[in-house]
Amino acid sequence: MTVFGSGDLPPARKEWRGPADESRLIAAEPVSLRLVPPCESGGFIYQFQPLSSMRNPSRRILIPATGAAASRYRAVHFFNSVNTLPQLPPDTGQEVAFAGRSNAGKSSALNVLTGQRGLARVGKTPGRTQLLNFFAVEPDRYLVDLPGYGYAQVPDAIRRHWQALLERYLRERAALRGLLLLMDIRHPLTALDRQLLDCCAARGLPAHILLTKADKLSRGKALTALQQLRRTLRADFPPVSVQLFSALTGHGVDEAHARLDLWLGY
Ligand SMILES: Nc1nc2c(ncn2[C@@H]2O[C@H](COP(=O)(O)OP(=O)(O)OP(=O)(O)O)[C@@H](O)[C@H]2O)c(=O)[nH]1
Ligand SMILES: [Mg+2]
Repeated sequence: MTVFGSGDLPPARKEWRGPADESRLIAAEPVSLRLVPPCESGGFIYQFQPLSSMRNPSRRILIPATGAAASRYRAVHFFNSVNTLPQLPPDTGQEVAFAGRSNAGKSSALNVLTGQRGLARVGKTPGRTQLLNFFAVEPDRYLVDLPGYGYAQVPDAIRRHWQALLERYLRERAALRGLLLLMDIRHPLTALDRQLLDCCAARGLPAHILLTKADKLSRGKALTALQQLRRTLRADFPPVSVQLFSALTGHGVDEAHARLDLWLGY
């Protein structure tokens, strides 16, 4: 696999554990390269970033896993943005919505799952996603990036509008096959997350939690957080599943792809 351009790779040499015979890394500028754990599909995720981007995370580049799911989701493209119910695409297909608190990492997850850094808008300021953004995997199959909830700075009128839009979308949308609920691993299962899971339970909508920003904790602490949440879910929301996820390292991408495949009927 040829990754990129040519040049000086001191940090990459230390960390490069890919199949040297198949791989050639050429860089226009010095890069740091990291191999994220092998994927179930047999592919590898290489995290690869110019050293100049270390202080500027928005310039990070993730080369996603190979495999059927990875190439399927790499073809995802923007379809439309919806601010009122009549703008929704026809309710005939299959779709998965990405929900969660503002700043939980929904747009970042969408980008890493599709291997497209700039597909959904990521922001340092919460409240970045303000519409229901539809991304097409193929005609009639969508991933939907929802506005985040729980962000105090949003004016009341706008918040009420989103709430009403989201509630009706979640309650009535027949094409909606599952909800990916994203939670920052350091602040899991807030009152609003619980309300959303109640809403899923009320209509029998499957939900799967991505505990995002897992890279912010040590491996041991991340696993403890995962087990604790599993225990709580078993008691309060038994059908809901959960996994670790990091948009920064690509951790959990394969497991999340498998979930999308299941709900989208692949
Ligand atoms: N370290 C780390 N940072 C992350 C991760 N995912 C997201 N972020 C950062 O968290 C911030 C918010 O990410 P977004 O993807 O915009 O979050 P969002 O849930 O879409 O936010 P809204 O659109 O405001 O609801 C950005 O600064 C991201 O770079 C992750 O897995 N690890
Ligand atoms: Mg967003």
